Amino acid sequence: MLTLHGFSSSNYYNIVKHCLLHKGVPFDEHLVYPGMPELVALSPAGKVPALTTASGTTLSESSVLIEYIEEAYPDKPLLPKDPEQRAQVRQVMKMAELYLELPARRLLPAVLGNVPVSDAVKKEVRLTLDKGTASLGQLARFKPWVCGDELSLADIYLRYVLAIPKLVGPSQLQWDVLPAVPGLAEWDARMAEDAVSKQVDADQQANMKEFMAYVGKAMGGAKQEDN
Ligand SMILES: N[C@@H](CCC(=O)N[C@@H](CS)C(=O)NCC(=O)O)C(=O)O
Repeated sequence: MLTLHGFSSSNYYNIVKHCLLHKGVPFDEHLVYPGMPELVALSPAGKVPALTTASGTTLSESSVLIEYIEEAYPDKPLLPKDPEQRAQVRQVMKMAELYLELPARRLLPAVLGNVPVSDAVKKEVRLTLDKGTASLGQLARFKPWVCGDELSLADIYLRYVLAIPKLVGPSQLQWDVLPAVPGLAEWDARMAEDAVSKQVDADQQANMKEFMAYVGKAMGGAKQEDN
């Protein structure tokens, strides 16, 4: 049996969880938050998620985990057979991570912990996000899925990557990611209708209060150490 390590409010955790649920691969969930020493033993960079395979190897980095799952559990494939089409799926995933998730993540402390962020940082983030939405506008087909008529890893990855720009955009940048790309809002609503998305979202909601309490405690501790 596989074990997925992390917590249900994590968008990266949910990418991997969605793939496992979509494919019907049985797995256990082990609740662990960033900053807990046991996480570093599982994930060298201390990041959520990590995955322990059926033979006991533990791996980390969400994109590595979903590629592993795709190769080890090929039923209900989430990558096309054609190498060029596979590369196109990976291209969307990479661009979504680099130009949408990671820049938006820089504004998370402002939203989660009220930590002030300078206008210069906001401007830099917004420029990168504009690159991300322009790239997605060029690459995404939404017919009806991101890369065409088959649901792929790009759909699952993009859904959870978008959680961060969706969260920080309105309050920090007075900007909304969904209308920035034609067809994105409709695709996002279509994804949300999926039974797996509903289960992942429900688990996320159920974990949110505990996660926020953990973040509050961790930040309070950090502030005390600063003093
Ligand atoms: N590149 C990593 C990023 C994972 C990541 O940033 N996870 C967050 C939770 S959503 C985390 O563990 N943050 C704690 C930290 O950065 O120390 C992946 O794709 O798995």
